[in-house]
Amino acid sequence: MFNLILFGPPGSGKGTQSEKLIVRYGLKHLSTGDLLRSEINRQTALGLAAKSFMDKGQLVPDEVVIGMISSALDENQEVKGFLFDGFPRTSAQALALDNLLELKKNSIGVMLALDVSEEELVNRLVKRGETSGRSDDNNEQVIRARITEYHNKTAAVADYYKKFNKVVMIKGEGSIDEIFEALCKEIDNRI
Ligand code: B4P
Repeated sequence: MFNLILFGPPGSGKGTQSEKLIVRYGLKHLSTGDLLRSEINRQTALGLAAKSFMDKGQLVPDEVVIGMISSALDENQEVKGFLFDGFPRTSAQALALDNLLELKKNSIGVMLALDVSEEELVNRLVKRGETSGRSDDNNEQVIRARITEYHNKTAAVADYYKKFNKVVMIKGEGSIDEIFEALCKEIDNRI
């Protein structure tokens, strides 16, 4: 089994690249953002609780997302590997993920971290907000709050995986295809 984390700040292209990577490598895509938005659309209790955090640009509490990922791992026992997109986003989530994978005699193969300047992130998300209908994209203040959450809580997750020599930085600016090829090169070196 090959497990990959696609890492980076909001708007760095994790979702965009994940769609292409799962096609090429046949991995199971687990996006906590998509899972949370699906809960919101179905108006579940979890979704309603998550929405209040997401609308403010804040991270959803760890226990909620860890529970969602734990269920998703149990429901997908027979896959070739997982592509984690937008998870883990805190050190507690990283520790929980390692423990969950260890119980299944598995681990993370590599973390590919997309590097994009803050102004480019804001430009991309404001532009997406014009069409996405996502309430966390259509307000620049909320977008900047998400980037602050990233610096305060999420950036440290890369330091955690650096201790195990598992992090590779990838330039996240340029064409979508160029970035995709750079990601594939790193994956091909490891599988
Ligand atoms: P996510 O759904 O994970 O989304 P994201 O970080 O906003 O975007 P992503 O990096 O995937 O960017 P994308 O490819 O779409 O998170 C949303 C919220 O959910 C969080 O703020 C948080 O509240 C909550 N949440 C999710 N996971 C959580 C967790 N683990 N713990 C707690 N809370 C959690 O790209 C963005 C835009 O850029 C798109 O419009 C795209 O077309 C464009 N783009 C992509 N690549 C480009 C390129 N190379 N050049 C130009 N534009 C590009």
